Amino acid sequence: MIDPNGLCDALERARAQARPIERLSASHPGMTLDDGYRVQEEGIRRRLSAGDRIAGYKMGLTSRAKMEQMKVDVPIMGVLTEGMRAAPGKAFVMRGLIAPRVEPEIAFVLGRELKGRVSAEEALSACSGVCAALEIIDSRYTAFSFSLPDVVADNCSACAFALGPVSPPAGLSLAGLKIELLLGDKVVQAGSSDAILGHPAQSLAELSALLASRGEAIPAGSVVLSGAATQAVALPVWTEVRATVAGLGDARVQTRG
Ligand code: OOG
Ligand code: MG
Repeated sequence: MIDPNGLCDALERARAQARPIERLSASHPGMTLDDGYRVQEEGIRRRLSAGDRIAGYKMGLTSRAKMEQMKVDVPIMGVLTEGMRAAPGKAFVMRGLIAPRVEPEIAFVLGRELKGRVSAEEALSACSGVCAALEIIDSRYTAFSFSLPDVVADNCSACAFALGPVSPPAGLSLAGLKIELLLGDKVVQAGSSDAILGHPAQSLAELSALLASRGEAIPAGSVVLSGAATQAVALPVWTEVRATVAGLGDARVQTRG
């Protein structure tokens, strides 16, 4: 048995002090994926009691590129809060982070609640919007080294997210869209929307199924990050970072120290 409170304390301390810790499974070898979700839930409960609000969810490890980079091979979910939303037009402050990385994503905005096991088409029909997004991840573990239960406990390395202009999904095809990550004018990663579980809406459907297994639904208004189509790269300071998705536009963040 693990102590979700104690493990959450260790992760919260690492985050607050910007000092990474050794992965929890090293000292708790029996830790399961469910244990990881228990620690994650405790972390979210603490954020909410400190006044933060849920903005939505993130799917992680939904592409081969990410699975290979992180050496973990099952999609996972984390929770996004309003405190993680990078305010448009405001510089993103890197001070206080551990070793942030950035990755290009496609995000959905739910127009109505999505519940249960659904197809990708049904998942998409619940959306009022879709957009390019940037996710900034920051592991609380040394050198982003973790097992599946560890990364789930750490809320899937969630740190911040930025959304581009939101388009209505009706009439848009999300298949085979080119996705690029740019630092300044330089393309540093490129991939395709097909890399996200075959289609990004499939990631939304998987989230719905994951939540359904706990008796939960995705509320209307939620933002859902479908997972990076490419590997993440180290986030540099004093740089304009952009995720572009063909036909959807781009999400931007300007970093500062
Ligand atoms: C885990 C988070 C993965 C994604 O988009 O696949 C993720 C990590 O890489 O530290 O956000
Ligand atoms: Mg991500």
